[in-house]
Amino acid sequence: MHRRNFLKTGAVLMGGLGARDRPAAAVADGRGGNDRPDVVFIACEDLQTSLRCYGNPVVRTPNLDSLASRGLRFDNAHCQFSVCNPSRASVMSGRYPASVGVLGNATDWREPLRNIATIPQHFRAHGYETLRCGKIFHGGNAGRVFDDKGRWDRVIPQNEGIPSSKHRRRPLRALYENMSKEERAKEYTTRAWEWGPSGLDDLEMPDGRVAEQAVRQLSGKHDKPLFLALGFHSPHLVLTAPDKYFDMYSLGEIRLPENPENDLDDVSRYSLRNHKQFTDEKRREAILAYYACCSYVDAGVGRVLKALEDSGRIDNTIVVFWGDHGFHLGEHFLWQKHTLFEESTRVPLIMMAPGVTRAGTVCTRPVELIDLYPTLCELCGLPMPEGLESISMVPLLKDAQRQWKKGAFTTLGPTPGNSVRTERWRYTEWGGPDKAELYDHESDPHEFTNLAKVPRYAATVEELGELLRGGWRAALPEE
Ligand SMILES: [Ca+2]
Repeated sequence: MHRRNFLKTGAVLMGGLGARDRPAAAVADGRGGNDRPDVVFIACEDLQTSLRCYGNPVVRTPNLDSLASRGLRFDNAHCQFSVCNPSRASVMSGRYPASVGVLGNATDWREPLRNIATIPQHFRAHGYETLRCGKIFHGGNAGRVFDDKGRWDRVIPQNEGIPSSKHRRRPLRALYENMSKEERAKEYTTRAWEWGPSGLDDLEMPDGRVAEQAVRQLSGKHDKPLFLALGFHSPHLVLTAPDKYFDMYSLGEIRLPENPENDLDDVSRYSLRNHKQFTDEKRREAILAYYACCSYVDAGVGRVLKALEDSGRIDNTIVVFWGDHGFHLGEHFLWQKHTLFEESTRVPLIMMAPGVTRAGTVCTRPVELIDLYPTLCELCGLPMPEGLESISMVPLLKDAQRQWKKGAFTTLGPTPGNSVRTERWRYTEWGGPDKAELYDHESDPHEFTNLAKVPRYAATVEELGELLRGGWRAALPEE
């Protein structure tokens, strides 16, 4: 089948779902004949793939590991922009950042998406009760609030019905403790690097409250199928969580990334400036704090999954866990997001769709977060909205080994950076082929050696350059 027909047929099929062709995940549940599955849609901030189920040997994330063992874990999933606002606007609209026109955190995403039905609006228009707690769309920038309330049935305040905290947060350690005020002001990443146990309980901090609100919703009655979106803030800077999550780790077990000394000599964009501000001791502390925050999120997800089980609806609920983009913890000497290296573009993505995904499946095909929108539409039997630049991953959920997109695209600004990740390669251009990077993940999984200027890879560079410039349509699966 032709690519275009593949898309078209998918749309027609979904628009014409009859009573006998119920979505695979649906079973009868007595909600007035509405047997569509519920959706629990969990977003995480600045989370690299530092989960035990992704092979990190130190971090403790038993609940997310358990979710992965019950569903499908995407091992090669990538965001479409490695900063929050553009990534989320892309995910929630099913369009690429360049088409949406949101290419930084300062852009108010509501204007370009004014006439576009985002995921919650589309689900709401088709009979779902749509609820959000915590961050899903980017909430604002420099004091401006990007309010998304009108796009949901209800936004649940994190502290609703939860007593206010009686304690004060403990002072945190900071990267800049020994720096002058002028030095501190230089860099965003420097200013924001603070960490440490908070001295507060789960319910005295935002993510514990998000989990608690989810538990309450999942324990309650709903007349319509539920689309429950949860946004966890951790492990975004600053890195703080209740003490017990810090107590899970000791500094001695924290491994620092090992980079060749000349790693950044073969790339054009990055510098050592940030890295030099850290001592090894502070690097260990910061990574430990990041892991503690991962464990805090994990505990919240655990509470949500437990509530889902107790509700008796877990077999008719689609669970999606995704990170908005990755983060560097010293890999390539970087301590930030906003790069086009693997640590920054790759995200955890775990899906459990009863009757569709099989327990413990791992998919190594390159996939893009942008496809979550049409995927959820198909799983829930909703018509495909017009204008999506994304396709349903349901074929891949059913058969994780099947052929898929030729690559996953990530862009970055303001210097135009474009990167494509295939199953074997990463190819990146900064403004054009003159400043290019090519990495072979078969022999160089950490992307240390840029092969773009090595003559014997000229054909690969040309082929991947074509893929990059050909854009998403040319990369679609061939059937
Ligand atoms: Ca290098």
